[in-house]
Amino acid sequence: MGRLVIVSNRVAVPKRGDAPAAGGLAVALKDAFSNRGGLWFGWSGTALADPPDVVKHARRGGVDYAVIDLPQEAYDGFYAGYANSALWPMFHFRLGLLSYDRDQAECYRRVNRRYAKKLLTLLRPDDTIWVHDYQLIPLGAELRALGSRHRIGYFHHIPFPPWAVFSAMPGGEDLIRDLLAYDLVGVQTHRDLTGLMDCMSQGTGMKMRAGGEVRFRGRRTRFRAFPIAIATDEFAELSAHSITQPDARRFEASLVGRSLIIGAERLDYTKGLPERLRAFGALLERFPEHRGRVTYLQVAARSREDVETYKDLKREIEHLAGRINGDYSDADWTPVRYVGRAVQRDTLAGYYRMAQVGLVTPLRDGMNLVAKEYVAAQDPENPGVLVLSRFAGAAEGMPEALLVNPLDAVGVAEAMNAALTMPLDERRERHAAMFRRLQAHSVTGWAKSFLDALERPDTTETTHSRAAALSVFQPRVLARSASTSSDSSSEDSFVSQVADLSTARAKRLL
Ligand code: GDG
Repeated sequence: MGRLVIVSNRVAVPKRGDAPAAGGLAVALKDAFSNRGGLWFGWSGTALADPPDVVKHARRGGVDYAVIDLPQEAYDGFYAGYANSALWPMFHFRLGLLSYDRDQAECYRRVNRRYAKKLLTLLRPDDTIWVHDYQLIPLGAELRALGSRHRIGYFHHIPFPPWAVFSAMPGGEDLIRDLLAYDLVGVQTHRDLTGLMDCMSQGTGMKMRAGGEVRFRGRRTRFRAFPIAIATDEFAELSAHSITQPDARRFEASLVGRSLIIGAERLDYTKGLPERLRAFGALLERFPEHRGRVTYLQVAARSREDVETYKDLKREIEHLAGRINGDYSDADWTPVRYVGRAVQRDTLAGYYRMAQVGLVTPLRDGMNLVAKEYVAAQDPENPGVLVLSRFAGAAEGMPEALLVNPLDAVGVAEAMNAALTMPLDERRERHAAMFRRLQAHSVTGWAKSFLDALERPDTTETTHSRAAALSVFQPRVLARSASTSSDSSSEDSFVSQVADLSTARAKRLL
């Protein structure tokens, strides 16, 4: 078997002697790499006015890393420009934020060509290549143009909108056609697969055959949903350990018995942070019994600070948090605690476990791993409740969460109230169903199912794609309830009905 070659935009080479990375792709690929050896290729994270034209190599934990620096102007046009100011908003349905510049679009192609040229010098004929995410959509086509006959797969981590949205992007047809250079294209959910199929047929005129494949110029490209997962048991252990540590103890003591609601993400407009703060304000306004009794901790790790929209967002969030605190604080109670930087992963795991409510309300999200981590982190005997946006990919596989429309502040406030007052039995039942499903679909299994489908196309029908296919669209039912129920006393009984529905469905799934 040939090597596995991973290509991702940003490659964080672990420092010598560091513990292996605790999250993300590194964990997902650990088994795949250890079975066959591998190479991880991408951008070093360094942009210089005139970088040396060399590939830097390092070997860590059995994996070879090969990274290149980017010229500053390429970084500006490709990364801050086209990828994050045009593709990112478009893929997240935010056409009003899409800022297109033809020079930047050309720069995106040039950088992909540069990656392809460098990568080709490192490849062996029997390597399998797995490309990750929207920064690198044309990479497969650029490799083919240079003569590559490798097996190449692409996984798209973020949402895939239908053509009505995608077509706003100048040159959108070319991006869709680029996908046909791959042997396998993976997306997170069935909703994304539907969007992609729509783009394929309306944007290029090509129809997907039964079984999700397109034939073009003698190549067969297959399209499948592979919902990404987490290392559930490891995360559960991490949170159980972390809660006993001094950091967590100190934080818990500072709550003086109040309930905790937690939100944690990169500071990004797709994550719905202003909307969430407004919903928390609505909770305090409409359910005064929670005033003085609940603390909302929002961790918002800085992200993409060189993009203007992100600076505006930061100001808006700080303003909203300040206003809620101004309106409701007492001398001994601050309702919103806002931490504007990343916290350590283990500390975060402990905070999740302490929180009675996990508030995960993106406006759009490919999957959202925080939702899964929050559930994994709970004490099964006394678990917290997940309030989850129906627009997160995670909602397709987590019908036992309280699913909400994040744009409906009152609906989200009602769901928070339902979560804060939910009886223990119901919390346990909901948590157990989600936890079992998380355990059954590990992140290692996710990587394996993608690679099996890529390398053994005619013999595999993956567990992940089967699970995704079984997923019915329960989210709509739940979202309707959370937003139409104005009588908070009826919320519990509604929630119980949903729990029954969900349990029946979960049994079918398992
Ligand atoms: C993209 C897609 C898709 C958050 N705050 C801190 C921190 N985090 C960690 C979380 C989680 C990760 O960052 C975020 O993952 P998400 O999935 O939520 O979101 P994106 O970064 O936007 O990822 C997304 C994902 O790719 C995978 O396919 O699910 O839809 O947008 O692990 O725990 N970690 C630490 N400190 C923090 O303050 N250490």
